[in-house]
Amino acid sequence: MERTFIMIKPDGVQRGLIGEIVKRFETKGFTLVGMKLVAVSQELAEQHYDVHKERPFFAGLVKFITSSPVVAMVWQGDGIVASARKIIGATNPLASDPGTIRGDYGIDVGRNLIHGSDAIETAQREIALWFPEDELVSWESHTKSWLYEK
Ligand code: D4T
Repeated sequence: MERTFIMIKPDGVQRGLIGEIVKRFETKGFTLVGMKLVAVSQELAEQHYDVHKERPFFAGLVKFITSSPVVAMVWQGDGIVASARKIIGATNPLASDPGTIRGDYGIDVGRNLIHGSDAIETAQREIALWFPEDELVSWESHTKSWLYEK
């Protein structure tokens, strides 16, 4: 089944929003298959945001992500990559719809609380970067037949 990489950024952890954010994915019906608190190294931050290395905000972004712990997670479910991006909201929290995580809890693009993979291939790369295979747990929720028709 489809998987995505979700990271609660340092602002989400510092502001006590871990529970609120996890709840959004849990109550949607998605399945948590990996989760850890991480003090992100410079190297991991640079690898994760490699696609942005030429952008003017890159240095500030890496400094922010390494400044305080993050919660790294892998979630699973049908259509989760695109659905998680909708749950998260637009990159700039002021432009995010109310009801999304960024729309409900954020203001500044540099403090936008959460990351979610933007495509299936990106999710595969990010999951491999953050989680060794033995840290991911395959399990079936007892709610599955109440969430999926087939
Ligand atoms: P992430 O990757 O964190 O899920 O965010 P998005 O996918 O929604 O947005 P992005 O890749 O364009 O930006 C990555 C990351 O950089 C921060 N950022 C972005 C920033 O600090 N200043 C900026 O001007 C932009 C565009 C926020 C998210």
